[in-house]
Amino acid sequence: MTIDLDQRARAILAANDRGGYTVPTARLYPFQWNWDSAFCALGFATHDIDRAFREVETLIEGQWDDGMIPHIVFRRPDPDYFPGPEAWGTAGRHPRGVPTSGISQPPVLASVLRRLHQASGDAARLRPLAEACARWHAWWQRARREGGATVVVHPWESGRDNCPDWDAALDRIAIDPDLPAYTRRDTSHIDADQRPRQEQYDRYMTIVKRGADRHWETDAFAAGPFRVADPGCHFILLRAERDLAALLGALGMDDAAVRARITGLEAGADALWSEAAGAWVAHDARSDARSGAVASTAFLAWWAGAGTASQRSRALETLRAVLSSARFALPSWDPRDAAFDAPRYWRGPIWPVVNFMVSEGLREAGHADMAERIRSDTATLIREAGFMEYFDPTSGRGLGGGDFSWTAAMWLHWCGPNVPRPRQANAGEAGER
Ligand code: 9WN
Repeated sequence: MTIDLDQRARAILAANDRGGYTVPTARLYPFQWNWDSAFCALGFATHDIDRAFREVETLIEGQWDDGMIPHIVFRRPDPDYFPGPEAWGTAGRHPRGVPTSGISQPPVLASVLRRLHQASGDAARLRPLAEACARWHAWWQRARREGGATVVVHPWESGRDNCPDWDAALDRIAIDPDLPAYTRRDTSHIDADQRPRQEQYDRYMTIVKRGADRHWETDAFAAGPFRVADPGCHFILLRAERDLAALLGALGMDDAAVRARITGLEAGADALWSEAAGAWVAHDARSDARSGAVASTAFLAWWAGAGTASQRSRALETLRAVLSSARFALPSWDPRDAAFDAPRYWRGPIWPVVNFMVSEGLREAGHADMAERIRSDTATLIREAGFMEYFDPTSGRGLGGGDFSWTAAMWLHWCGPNVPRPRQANAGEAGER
């Protein structure tokens, strides 16, 4: 049974392979997505290290001159997804004309590269990838920093599209009256109650149109209507900078700039802390309003090695309360909050890639029991509901797209029963990495 699921996971990655890059799932997402590809590489690395490298090499082919690695690389035309390259209007931005979107996605790539280095020791192949990451991280600092915290300029940039974290900032955006008529494709593949609502989609497209009208210039975005500090991207970036510094050191490359950025990100995490919520929450840089409730990405603080000892012990209590209010770990939004919506995408459902990072961070920090609860719940969900895109935390039902690449990758790399387990010790806080 177990062996069959390992085979099934490898077969999903193979079936979603479009020749050097992997689509997240057939039809619903027919292009190359940024953080999906990074996680897929971890899945491939368990059985085909060369293919793992290819995945991330093709991803960085999308990198712009300013260092940004876009959230989608549109490898070949496909009518199954909206918005495609025409709506993004990024022509002229990529140095070799590769069609891409105009925003980025959570920068998990350097953390993946460090694992590829541990798995292969292939310094020659890693050097250009590490350089690309260093340029990308410098772009995050230049283009996406506000009061020390990492901001996103579109909900899609956070990777957590319709999370309540973005509701207030989105509500303030007036839908552009000149928005061209469009047909959503997602709701023709998936039940509408598992996807973002239409009024949010119109605002997503209003931000895209604004970017396209301004040729995706960074400064134009700095003045844009949506600019929200995101604990998810902040913590993922901080961890990625630590992994990049370690990787550069191992490759004999200069890591001074990375170390300086790490200090800034460590300090910046404080801007996201909310005493009222007992965790790190999103913060609208335009209105100064803070999100009142907690998303699962708050608990990436351990993955990032962020926060003071007292913040972390308070956040641990918050995490315990979240875990005890859901049947399965870890809901993407706190079930105790009114905005919780069990089947609707990032407003409640469980996402295996977030579980992976949260659980690994907790394990590294010595919280073995919680780490294991999150890991074993993820394995149970996949075993019982299949390799789905996301899962209802109240019922365990599998939702969204099926045969999903990053779910398969997480099974192979992290939560499947045949993954070698590091020795677990419940040692309490193990301190900084
Ligand atoms: C927009 C591909 C992507 C993930 C995101 C997830 C979803 C896209 C969409 O799918 O976003 O980027 O159209 O809904 O929210 O995290 O990378 O799997």
